[in-house]
Amino acid sequence: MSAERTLSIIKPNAVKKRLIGKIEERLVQAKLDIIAMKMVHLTKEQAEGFYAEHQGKPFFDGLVRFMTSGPVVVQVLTGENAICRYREVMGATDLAKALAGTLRYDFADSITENAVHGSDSPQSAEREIAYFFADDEIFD
Ligand code: RTP
Ligand code: MG
Repeated sequence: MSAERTLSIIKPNAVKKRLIGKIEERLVQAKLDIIAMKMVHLTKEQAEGFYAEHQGKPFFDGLVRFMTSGPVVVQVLTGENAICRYREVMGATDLAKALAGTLRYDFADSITENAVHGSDSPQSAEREIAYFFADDEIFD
C-alpha cells in the first residue's frame, strides 16, 4: 500500500496550553511524517468554509468561535494508512469516549475544544490539504 496524506490541525486550546511539542512527539512515535506546516489565525470565513459540512448543526457557531479564538498549527502528515492511523492517535471526538493514551484523552478540554483535527476520508484529506497548502508548500 502506498503512503497516504492527511490534514492535521492543532486547535487553539492546545496551542494556548503550549502542547505543540508534546503533540509532535506523538506523531513521531506513530511514524506520521510532517511534509507541510504553518501557523494561522483562522478568519470566521476560513473556519466556516473548512467546517462547511457541519453548517446548520447546533454546535456549528460554537465550533467556529472556538476555531477562530487563537492561532492553530496546520500540517500535512504522511505515512502508511495515515488518515485512519492519525484518527486512532487522536481518539474519539468526545473526550469522554476517547481511549487512554490518545491525544484527545490527554489534551481535550471538551467535546468542542478537543485539541486536534484529522481528515476523515481520502476525499476530505484532499479537499482540506488544498484548503491550506499550495503544491509547492508540500515537501514530499
Ligand atoms: P475534526 O473534524 O475536528 O477532526 O473532529 P471529528 O471528525 O472527530 O468530529 P466532527 O464530527 O467532524 O466534528 C467537528 C468538530 O466539531 C466539534 N464538535 N462539537 N458540541 C458538540 O456536540 C460537538 N460535536 C462536534 C468538535 O471540535 C469536533 O472535532
Ligand atoms: Mg471531522
